[in-house]
Amino acid sequence: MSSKITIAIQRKGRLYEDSKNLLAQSGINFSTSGERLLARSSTMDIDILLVRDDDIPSLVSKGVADLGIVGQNVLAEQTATNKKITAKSILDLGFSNCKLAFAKPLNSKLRSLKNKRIATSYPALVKEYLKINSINAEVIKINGSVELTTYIGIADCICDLVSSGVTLEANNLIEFKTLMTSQAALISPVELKKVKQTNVINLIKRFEGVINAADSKYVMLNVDSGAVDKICNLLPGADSPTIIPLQKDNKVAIHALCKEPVFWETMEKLKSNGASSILVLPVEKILN
Ligand code: PRT
Ligand code: ZN
Repeated sequence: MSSKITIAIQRKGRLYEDSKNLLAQSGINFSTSGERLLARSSTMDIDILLVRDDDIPSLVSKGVADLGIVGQNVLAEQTATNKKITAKSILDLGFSNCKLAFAKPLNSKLRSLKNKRIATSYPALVKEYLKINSINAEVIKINGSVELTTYIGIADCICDLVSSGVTLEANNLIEFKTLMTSQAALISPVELKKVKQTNVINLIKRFEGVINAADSKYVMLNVDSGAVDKICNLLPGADSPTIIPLQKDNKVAIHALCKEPVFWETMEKLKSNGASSILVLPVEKILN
């Protein structure tokens, strides 16, 4: 068996661009043509399977793909539905954030889910939720346009994915409970094939490096040497800044990797505490 890795990503849809970007930033470039399911990376010994997101958990569980990128919502629903879906989430990827939430019509008097009709594309997760909370209710499985079901009178409320909330608003619906929050995740089979282990682990490290870098900034500033401690305490998520003496005025330069976002408010605070020439630079990759 070869040590080449196959990674399954969504062919088109909400996950595609971010998945492709993550691969590109990790050194995996590929081009797709027409309806082809398989692309070969031009930069690394990796195959990319381009499929519907719903097929990814099963392809990874069967070992057809060694890794996959899919929404946690899809993995959770399929795991709850089918014992053969054994793929596990191994890394949160930080994109395609959304929540699976219950919503009701704006004018509805609904106070609890008890004995209500709930339309959803996530019947297994909703049933699990109802069971855990000992609620008796009817779950109606709908594959698309869930938000129309209360309007046409076939459901009392819905349980659907929400990101900006615009769709709920446009359909006169209001959210009243979150069942789960979700984001894209890297998934792998329960057991990695031995010959592929090293390559898979190295690739996961690259993904981690890209994700960690996304929130990180490299900050450089100058300050009086007496104010170093105060300034370092203001730097968000900076482990151990580098302090470099400057040639004149008893000043030092502080260079720090900040692992949390650096907002304008933070920069203004640094300035009002004596920092000058504050530079905030993007970080492309981090390898720890
Ligand atoms: O064709 P294929 O089967 O591959 O794709 P798909 O149509 O099943 O999925 P796709 O591309 O729509 O979504 C892929 C994944 O993106 C989902 O499984 C989620 O993990 C994630 N995601 C993030 C979302 C949303 N945000 C989202 N807002 N998926 C769907 N929506 C829909 C939601 O169902 C509702 O209709 O967008 C609408 C609500 O959006 P807002 O912004 O108006 O709240
Ligand atoms: Zn799908």
